[in-house]
Amino acid sequence: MFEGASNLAAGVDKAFDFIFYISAFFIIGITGFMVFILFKFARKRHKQPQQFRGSVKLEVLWTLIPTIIALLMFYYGWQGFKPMREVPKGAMEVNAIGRMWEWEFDYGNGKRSKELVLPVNRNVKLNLISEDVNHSLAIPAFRVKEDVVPGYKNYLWFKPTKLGDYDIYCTEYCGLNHSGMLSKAKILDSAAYNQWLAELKVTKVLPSSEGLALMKKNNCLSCHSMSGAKVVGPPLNGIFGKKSLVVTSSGEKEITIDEAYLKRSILSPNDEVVKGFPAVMQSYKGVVSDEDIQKMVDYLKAQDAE
Ligand SMILES: [Cu+2]
Repeated sequence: MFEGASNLAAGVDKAFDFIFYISAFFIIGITGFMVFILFKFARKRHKQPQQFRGSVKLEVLWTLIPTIIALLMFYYGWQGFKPMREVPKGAMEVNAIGRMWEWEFDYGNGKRSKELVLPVNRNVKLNLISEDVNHSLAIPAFRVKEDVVPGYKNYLWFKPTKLGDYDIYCTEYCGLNHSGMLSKAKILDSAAYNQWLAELKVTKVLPSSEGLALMKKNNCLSCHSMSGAKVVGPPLNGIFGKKSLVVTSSGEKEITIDEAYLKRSILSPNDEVVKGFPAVMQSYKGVVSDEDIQKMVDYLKAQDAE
C-alpha cells in the first residue's frame, strides 16, 4: 500500500497488513495442500478407498485456530479504529461541506475554499455537513473515511504528517456526477498556511438558509441543482438577474430572471419553461404559502452575489 501521510496511517496499515498476510498464507497454503492431496490420494485401480469417521482433534483445531485469528484481526482493527473517534483537545476545526457534486471547506469567518488546505503536524477535526444527500469523505493517504449524512453530526480527525497534495474522494454514491466529486488536501508548512488563510477571500455570508431549508422541504432540489449541474430542471444557483430563453404556448421568448419570473415558475411552472428542459413540473399553487415562496426567492436572489 502507498505510504500514509497522517498519524492514523500506521494503525490502519498494521490491521490491513495483518489481514492481508494471513489471507495470502491461507490461500497459498490451502490451494497448495489441495493440489498435493489430489495427486497423493488419486484413485488407484482395484483399490478400495479408505473410510474415515470424524476426528475430534481436527475439529477442535479447525475451530480454535480460525477463532483466534479472527479475534486477532478484530484486535488490530480496533486498535487502529479507536484513536480515530477520540479527537484530541485543541484540534483546529474545519467544516467540510458535501453537496451534489462538490466539496467545500469552511475555515470560519466566511472563509471557504474548494480544496482542503491545512498546516502540517496539527490536529484537525473536520465537521462533516451534507447540504443534500448522503456523501462520504475519504482521504486515502490519511487513511480516513466517514459518511456525510444530512441532519447528522459526524466528524473525523487526523494530523497530517507530510507536506504535499493528497486526493479527496466521495465514496458514497450520490447521483449523476458522484465520480466527479473530487478535491485535494494540500498540506503546507505553518507559515505558508497562515499566509494562504490570510489571503483567502471572504465569501459573502448568505442572509438566511431558511430559504434553502424550504427548498429542500418542498423537494425542489430533487430536480434542480444548486451546483450548476443539469438534473431534471435547470440549475438554480447564480441565475438571478440573468437572461434566459423560455418556451411558451405562443413560441420562444427571452425573459430576465427576476422575482416575478421565479414566483411564476413556482405557481405555474409550465407557462414559461427554460429552453432545453421538459415541461414536467407540478404547480405549487396552494401547496406553498406566499410567505415561504418569498423566502425561497430571497435565497435564490442572494445566491447570485458571489
Ligand atoms: Cu457525494
